[in-house]
Amino acid sequence: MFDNLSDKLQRVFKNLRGEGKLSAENMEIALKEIRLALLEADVHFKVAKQFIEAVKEKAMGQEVLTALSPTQHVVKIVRDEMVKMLGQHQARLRTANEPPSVYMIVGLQGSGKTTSTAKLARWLSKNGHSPIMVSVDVYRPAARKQLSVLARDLKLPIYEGAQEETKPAELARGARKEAVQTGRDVILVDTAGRLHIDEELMTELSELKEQLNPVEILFVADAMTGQDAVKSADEFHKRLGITGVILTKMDGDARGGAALSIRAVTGQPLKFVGIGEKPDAFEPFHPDRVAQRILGMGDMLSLIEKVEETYGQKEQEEMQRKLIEDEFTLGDFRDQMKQLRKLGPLESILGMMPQLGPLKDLKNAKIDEKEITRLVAIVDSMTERERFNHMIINGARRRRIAKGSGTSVQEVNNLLKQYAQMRKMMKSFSGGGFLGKKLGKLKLPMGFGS
Ligand SMILES: Nc1nc2c(ncn2[C@@H]2O[C@H](COP(=O)(O)OP(=O)(O)OP(=O)(O)O)[C@@H](O)[C@H]2O)c(=O)[nH]1
Ligand SMILES: [Mg+2]
Repeated sequence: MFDNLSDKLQRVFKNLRGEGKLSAENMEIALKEIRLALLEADVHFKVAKQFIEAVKEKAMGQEVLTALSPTQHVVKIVRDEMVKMLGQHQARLRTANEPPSVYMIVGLQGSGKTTSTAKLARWLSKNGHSPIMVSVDVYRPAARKQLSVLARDLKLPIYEGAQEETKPAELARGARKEAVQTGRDVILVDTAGRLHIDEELMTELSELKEQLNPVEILFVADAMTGQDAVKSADEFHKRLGITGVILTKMDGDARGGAALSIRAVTGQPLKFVGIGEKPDAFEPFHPDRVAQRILGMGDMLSLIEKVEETYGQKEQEEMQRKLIEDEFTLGDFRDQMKQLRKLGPLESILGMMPQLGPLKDLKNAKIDEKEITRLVAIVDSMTERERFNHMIINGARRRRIAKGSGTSVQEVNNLLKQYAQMRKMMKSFSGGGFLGKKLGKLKLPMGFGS
């Protein structure tokens, strides 16, 4: 359902990449395009505005990962903000201190409450719980029957109530009693829907809430209704205090804006999504996975993750400072090389960046791990002073270093040349991409490019 948005965002990033260097102007254009793409996907305008502001602020800020190219850096910021907009972490269901935990399922007519109740019961029983369902939709006999049929098909317990139990409160009481007697830890209460939010419905739901003391009030929202779903979620929250949202019909061709703005507007997390009519078409909502799906750039995102894992933020800041203040020593050079090795085989990293211009020719390059080892050995054979100030490394010192590292003077010379080159490059691209531009233009000791 995010196809359109995904296509548009990817085009924005592709254009950015084509620009080579990031400027304030092309960044401005990109942000405008991202905003438009969000609005076209039916994201709430306030949410889109906030999103763009946050991305802008971060992009202009100082937190630059030198291991990423400027465009990759922007992608990272957009990804981070998107995950944040979607709720950051997976929101898990709460449980009561003393079982059974009561979950009320509420929402407008036809949004998918009954279906979701059965789906959730199935999911819970597959995840270590023993739920019991009850329908308190007393207005339509068919509604209770619907849940009974679902329960029977899924072989899941349901409290069907006695003949004389005709009020929601009575049914709920009966269900609790049965849950306690049979040792169920969750009671799922499927409630009646209305076409619109009205006083009668809200009063009934409030009374039920009072009586049942639920730990979760899950609002079921139909993704196909777009902004209306967001609006009613917000109203339900104000009137009843919902604790989470189940977004159904995500398999439809809606534009996805509801999913993207419900959290930001209501402040309540999406907990599950319905992605079809079948009982198993239901899954917990993972902000990071959804953001990934929207951005679509699986390969680039996993590279970014890898770089984030490898480079601590502290180290990054320190490296950044050194570059700016011209303190990038041979020791740092060695550390960078070691980091590069930690990233894994260079081939796989190159493979993740199919469209990276300067690196294209290097795709078939052989990576010589031994070369990195040799380079590290050379730097290790230097004295602390030499590493700190490469200018003092004269002929005699070069011979000593070559001997100490089991290499030749020629190799030591090469390394010093590469280091000087790298310093120059890094300075001119300060804040730019170590793995991007620099790697592309530098002759690194990896057996390629020469
Ligand atoms: N495609 C799709 N259809 C769904 C999904 N969830 C529910 N439906 C369908 O939506 C319709 C309404 O679902 P119900 O569960 O009966 O909705 P409800 O909120 O209980 O409706 P009322 O009880 O009348 O208020 C049914 O035809 C379901 O099969 C979903 O995730 N995807
Ligand atoms: Mg129903």
